[in-house]
Amino acid sequence: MNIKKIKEDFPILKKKINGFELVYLDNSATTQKPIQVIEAVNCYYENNNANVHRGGYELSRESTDLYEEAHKETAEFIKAKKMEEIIFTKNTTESINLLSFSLGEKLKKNDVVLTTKIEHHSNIVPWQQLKRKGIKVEFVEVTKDGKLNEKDLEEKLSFKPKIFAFTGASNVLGTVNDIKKLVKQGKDADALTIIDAAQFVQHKKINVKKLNVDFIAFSSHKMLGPTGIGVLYGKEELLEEMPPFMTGGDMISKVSCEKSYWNSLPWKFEAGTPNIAGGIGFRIALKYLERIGIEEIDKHEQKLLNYATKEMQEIDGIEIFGPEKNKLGIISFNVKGVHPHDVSSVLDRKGIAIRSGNHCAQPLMEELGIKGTARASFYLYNTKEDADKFIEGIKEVKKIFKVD
Ligand code: C6P
Repeated sequence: MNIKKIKEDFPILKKKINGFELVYLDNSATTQKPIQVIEAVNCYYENNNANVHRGGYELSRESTDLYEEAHKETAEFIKAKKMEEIIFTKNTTESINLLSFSLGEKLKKNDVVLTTKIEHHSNIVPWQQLKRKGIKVEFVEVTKDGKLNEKDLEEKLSFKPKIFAFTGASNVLGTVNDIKKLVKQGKDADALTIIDAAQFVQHKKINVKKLNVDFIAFSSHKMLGPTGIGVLYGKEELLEEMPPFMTGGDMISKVSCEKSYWNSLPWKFEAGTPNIAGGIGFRIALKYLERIGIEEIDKHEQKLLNYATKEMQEIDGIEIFGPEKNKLGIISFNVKGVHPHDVSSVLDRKGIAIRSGNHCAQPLMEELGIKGTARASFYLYNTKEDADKFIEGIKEVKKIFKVD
């Protein structure tokens, strides 16, 4: 992997922030975009822009073909059976809302949905909405170092949940879950299995067919693609049975004043004019990731993670949260006596972007007994120099706040 060359593909990384070269370490929130993706979106608007699935004219056919190609590329990326199983949404949040609405239609009072305490709010709040129907939402406990509590998981699965929805990896701690094992455990309990893959697919290879998972959700913007485009993968036979989430134009085959009939998959779940340019840009982002190789990217992140973690452990008064092994290139930490927002403000003065706060995971924060953390997250364009600047920045925080 030639990082120097990769870095050149990202125009924003040349930007100066407060007089310093940008060091972007908030990749779990969103990633930067390579020039290839930016140009693909521009090129679409300059050359192919028309609405999809509508016009009997050349430009609309071009637009439709490009948009459908994006579904095909996504299917290949996650090894789905066919593009009919790929629904484009706005983001992971919308994908999970779709599931909670459409699967929720079939649930009955006292049915159980099982999720975990390590989840992002996106995989908690949509399920809580089903409480209006009398559905129970249960949570698998986490251990002190941020892993799922296996004993508790077994016990909660014995409640025979109808749905088991869990994250592939924690956005706060970087904990990578054993998705193969979790899917199998869910299946053995006769639950539908859902993976929130928003922090997974850009770092770890996934093969949904082999995994036999029922649904996964993820976002383009966390994997070099545009914002406003997300994915819901679902097994064809399940999607066929589910009622649509949003209704209106494009998702129907026939409408009369009395009744409407649904379009075929995946369009049944894509109501209205979709984010065509976003989908087209996303396809190029996937191609970019495939060219570099997800495994190579993961190896690179692991090197940075190990290096930065070691350096941080040398500094007194730093608490790092999460497991020691099996984690993404995410370091969630606190500097003793300094608020996480102050840590990120000091780093920002040097052009270093990290996130601070509860990271949309308040139940996890409660379990850890903290209000928030500072979080640095690496991706393919980050370098050892970035890690060094980040470490220097933390030392500076300690000096400014006079903490030992
Ligand atoms: N986490 C973070 O800084 P959306 O916003 O819908 O694209 O993704 C939501 C989401 C769902 N699941 C997980 C595991 C996530 O990490 C996220 C987004 C960002 O950690 C923004 S809060």
